[in-house]
Amino acid sequence: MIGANTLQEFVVARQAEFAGATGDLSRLLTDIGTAAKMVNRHINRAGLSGILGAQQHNGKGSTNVQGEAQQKLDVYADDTFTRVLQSCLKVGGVVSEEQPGIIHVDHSKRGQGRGYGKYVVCIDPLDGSSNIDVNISVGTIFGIHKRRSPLTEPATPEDFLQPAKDLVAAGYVLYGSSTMMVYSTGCGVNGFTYDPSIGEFFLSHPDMKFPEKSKVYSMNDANLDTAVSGVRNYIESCRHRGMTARYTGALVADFHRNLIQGGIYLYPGTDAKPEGKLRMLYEAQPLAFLANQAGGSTRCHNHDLLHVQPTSLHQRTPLFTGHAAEIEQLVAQMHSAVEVR
Ligand code: AHM
Ligand code: MG
Repeated sequence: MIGANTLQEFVVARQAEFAGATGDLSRLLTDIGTAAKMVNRHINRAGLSGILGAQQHNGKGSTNVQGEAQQKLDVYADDTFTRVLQSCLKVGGVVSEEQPGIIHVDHSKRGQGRGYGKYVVCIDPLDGSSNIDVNISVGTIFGIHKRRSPLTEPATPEDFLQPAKDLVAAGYVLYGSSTMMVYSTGCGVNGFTYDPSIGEFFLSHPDMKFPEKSKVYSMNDANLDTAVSGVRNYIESCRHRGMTARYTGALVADFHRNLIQGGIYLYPGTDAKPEGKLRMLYEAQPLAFLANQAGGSTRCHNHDLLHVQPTSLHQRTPLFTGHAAEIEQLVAQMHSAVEVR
């Protein structure tokens, strides 16, 4: 891979490894990288440019499709990613955490070619946005499916409602102490760090794998008492094995740390929220795809999340993701808890 140092060079070099590749997916991935640079620039200026705080609508705090309060940067990131994706000829539709339905992309209406693109994108434009006002890491998460419906027609919900194992690519951007884009097209996971002085992402973390030894568990401790059976015992076992707790409240940041240092992320179903909090299409599925490529695995309750058939665009799911051996231990605790009951 000599010379393939920037995100764009790397994506194009990797494309040559797939027989019959057309370059369409490469174009889409580099467009996502471009949108990430725009959002990164805005986030870095947030404290100076009056864009912190809640989005207002008709004098009230604005909410998204989930009824959650929107920050100004949520709206900016959503506008930026959806605008860039809609101008990419390879995209036929987008589902965003911030918008209720499918955003259809008809390129013929713009005089930009024929009909609808062959990929659909599920995106959480700014994950962990409650961290923004306190200057802690946030992220973007995306998953890309190939459409199943005819390209002469608008994208259908079935184009988006595919199992994670059928994703053609997935990734995230972490806006942290440095900004990174991490993605996979199903041949390993690679991470790129943004150099703001040059304006490019450079390959910095080739072939990322969870370390064999897990050091960290990431879970909101406030949910421990009401979490689904087995989780409490599993966390106890983590403590006995000398693991430590780290939780930022931004899924991308917690997943990324665990991928580099070794660990497991848990957002279980609870008594109050049996389906957990996180969204299947644009949070759980892309991370499950990446975890699988990095030697990890992902569960939602009793199932391998990679194989779960989603049923609605904004559905929630419990999420347990990390090194495969840790997930096995968690599953064993969950099974024995069920037997005891
Ligand atoms: P968001 O998409 O509205 O930002 O919510 C998702 C975030 C995740 O990034 C994070 O892991 C989780 O919600 C934190 O939730 P909690 O505050 O309940 O622990
Ligand atoms: Mg989110």
